[in-house]
Amino acid sequence: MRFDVITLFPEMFCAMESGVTGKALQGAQAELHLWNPRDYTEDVHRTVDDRPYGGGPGMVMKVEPLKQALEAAREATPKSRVIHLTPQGQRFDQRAAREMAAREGIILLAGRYEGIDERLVECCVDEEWSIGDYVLSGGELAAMVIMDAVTRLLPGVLGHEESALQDSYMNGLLDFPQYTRPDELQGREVPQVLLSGDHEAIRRWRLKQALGRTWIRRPDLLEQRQLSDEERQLLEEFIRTHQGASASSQEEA
Ligand code: 9D3
Repeated sequence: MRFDVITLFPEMFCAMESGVTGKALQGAQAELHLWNPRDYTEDVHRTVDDRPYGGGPGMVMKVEPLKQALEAAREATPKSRVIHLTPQGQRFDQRAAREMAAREGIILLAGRYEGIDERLVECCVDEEWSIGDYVLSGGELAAMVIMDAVTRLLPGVLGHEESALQDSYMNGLLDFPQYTRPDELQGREVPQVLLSGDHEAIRRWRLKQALGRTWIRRPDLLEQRQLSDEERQLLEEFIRTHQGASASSQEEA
């Protein structure tokens, strides 16, 4: 897969050279190409911002250098759609990551300042995406978040084991809790079932924990998901013991 990124801050993408994303990039399952609008300026000051029509605080990305950089990227990779990272975009999620991972490439346009001229969106942008409801300083971190989530899904990036995990656990539930040595930590013991060696009991306990945590922390995820008979039963058990536990802890208090 090929990522082309339009950015005024190409140095920020050095962070992509390490970890899973770095391995995938090095393994040539993915390529990263950077396009800096500053390289397409023609004035002595290499100006990349401009004043907003209508006035007000802040600047807008200057049209000509951005348009030239975008056209150069599109010429290099004509099949890739142009993705504008913006707070006004659709919320990026795992489904979007899976869908993007099936493409040959994407052009990620990272804005700076107050954003880009709307006519560039109209003529040159195919999709607009946001990574969540908080304010970033620009689109670069959003582009890196998307590249990381997408790269992990490329064939051969994760081992067999890990990709199977990804398939079974990105199934609309939160993760079950993890434990490692020692078996007692500051008076707190590892749940006995995990030491039992009974793989079927462990599977059921973990599924129950995943369902219970999702029910408590992210009920919205459960509403979007059908439960199997086994899952419904395990969640009922979890809720019963949870209510028992919270009642007795209230009695104690
Ligand atoms: C919505 C805030 N805007 C009010 C005038 C100003 C503004 C804030 C942040 C304009 C641009 C930006 C830069 N943000 C991004 O480029 C961005 C972003 C984000 O801030 N949050 C989540 N996802 C993304 S994707 C690109």
